Parts: sequence; C-alpha cells; structure tokens
Amino acid sequence: MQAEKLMEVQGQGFQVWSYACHSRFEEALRLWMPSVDIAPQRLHQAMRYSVLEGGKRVRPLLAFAAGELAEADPGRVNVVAAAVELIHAYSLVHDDMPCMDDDVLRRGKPTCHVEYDEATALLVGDSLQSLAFQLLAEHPLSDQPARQLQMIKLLAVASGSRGMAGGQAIDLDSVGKPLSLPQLEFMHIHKTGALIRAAVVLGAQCGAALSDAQLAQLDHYGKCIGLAFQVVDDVLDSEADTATLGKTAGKDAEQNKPTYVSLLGVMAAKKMAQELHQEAKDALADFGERARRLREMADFIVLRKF
Ligand code: GRG
Repeated sequence: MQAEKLMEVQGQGFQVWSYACHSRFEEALRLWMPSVDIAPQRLHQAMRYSVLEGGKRVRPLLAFAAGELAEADPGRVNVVAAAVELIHAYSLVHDDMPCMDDDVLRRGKPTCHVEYDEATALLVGDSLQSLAFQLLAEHPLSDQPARQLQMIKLLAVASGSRGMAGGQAIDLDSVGKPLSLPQLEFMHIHKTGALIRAAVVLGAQCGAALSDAQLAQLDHYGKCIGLAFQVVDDVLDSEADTATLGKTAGKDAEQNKPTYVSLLGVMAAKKMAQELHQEAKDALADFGERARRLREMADFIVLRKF
C-alpha cells in the first residue's frame, strides 16, 4: 500500500523503476528474515511483523538509486538496502516503546510492544540490528575485502552513538527545552540523517570505485536530503492526519518537542525543505544522467504527502 502511494507521486519511468526495486527488495528481505517455523517462534514472528509489509522503503530506494549511478550489481545493493532497512526498523521499534516515544501506531498497525510485549520489542530491535550486520558480513558486497570492511564500519558508525543512536539521545534530552536552529540541525543530522546518508554511500560503494570527490558529492546529497526528509516529516506531523501517516499525527506538539515547525513556523520550514532539495540536486550536477534516480528520490522525499 505504501509502495503504491509512493509511486503515485512520480512519473512513469520512476514508477516502473521503483516497482522493480520494491519487488526485488521485498522478496530478498522475506527470505533473509528468520522463519516463524524456527525457534524462538514468537520473536521471529515479531521481527517479521515489524519489518515486512509496511514502510515507504525510502532508504532502500536511495541505496538502489545510488547503486545505479555506480553501475552496481543489484544483488549486492539488495544486501546493503536490507541492512539499512533493518537498522531503521529496529530504531522504530525501540523509539515507539514506553521508555522513549511511547506510541501505539506504526505503519498503520499497532506498534511492536503493543502487539507483542515490551520485552519482545526490545529483543526484536536487538535482533534486527544483529541481522543487519550478519547480512553485510556474509554476502559479498565488493571485490575488495578492505572496501567491504569499510562499508560495515560505515553502517556501524552511522547507527551508533556518533550517528542515529546519538541523535536519539539528544532528542530524548531535548523534550521541553528551547533548542536553537543549529542544535536542532545537529540532532537531526544524526538521528534521521546519518542512516539516510549511509544508504546513499553504501549503495554507491557496491559499484565501480568512485573518486573521493565523487563520494563527497554523494555524501553531501545524502546530508541535504536527510535533513530535508526530517523538515518534511515535521511539516507532515503538523499538517497531515493519522490515517494518512500510518502513525500518530501531532505527536511533536503534544510532547512539546522542538521541531522545524515549532522553531520556524510552517511556511519557513517548507521553504527550508525546498532549499535543501535544491542543494541536494546541485550536489549531483557532475553526475549527469547517471544521477537521475537520485534526483527523482529527492523530488519524492520533498513532495511526499505521507
Ligand atoms: C531508538 C536508537 C533509536 C533511534 C531512533 C529514527 C529514530 C531514532 C526514531 C524515529 C522517530 C521519528 C518519527 C523520526 C522522524 C523521522 C523518521 C525517521 C521517520 C520514520 O521514517 P519513515 O517515514 O518510516 O521512512 P517508514 O515507516 O516509511 O519506514
């Protein structure tokens, strides 16, 4: 359902491409998730519940788009796309728990701890994180072992205390506090941006070697689009309804959380998203037609309505 909604936003070429990516990705992910027939069955059931059937799959699509730019083998990109999505899914399961955001709805379904229980949700997150690194370690991602190790490290740093988990720590600490714009940006570059940035760079690293300058351009694209994603998320949280989002709308204001909307107002937040969108596309200028899918993903991230 989410995938269909995603495809409505873009033209036909993008639709065909993203549909093909989705099909390939979902099939592989289903296979890599532990079966419900294997013990511990309830944990495996809860893991599959939290990962399969739902989510826009923005991070995997970004990895595929960057992989195309580097002419990467789609089978290899599937692995990094799955690893990034598993880390993302783990972060959502933990974020929804009562000790963090305490939410009951995610991807249009009861959150993991509501459907199962808190201890199971904790273990689901832990196990998804481990599975992500297992996939990266057991599948070939590059002809050069040193590059594969570097890729594993990149995801570890992006998801750890100097990346997503660190951003989450700042977020939890900032509730009810007046953050400045640079402080808010620092938090989101880590909490949301680090994983989005990793998806782009890892997708590209599955392919032909790029120069350091080219990798820096892709990284800058990832940084801008990651921040734009968060600004749009804040706008949607203030404007869209729960049914459209598949998660509780208006949560930020209710929890008195600093957001781009609370700091800048809706109009200035939308303008900021547009500026970041442009900066992201500018970072791709040297790649020409090879960056077409990344440009389309930037459009989708900023124009999305859910
Ligand atoms: C618990 C270590 C830890 C980290 C949690 C990412 C995160 C950090 C929490 C998620 C909370 C949140 C709503 C953040 C705003 C941006 C965001 C990541 C939204 C959810 O991502 P989408 O829209 O979700 O890509 P789907 O369901 O489409 O995959």
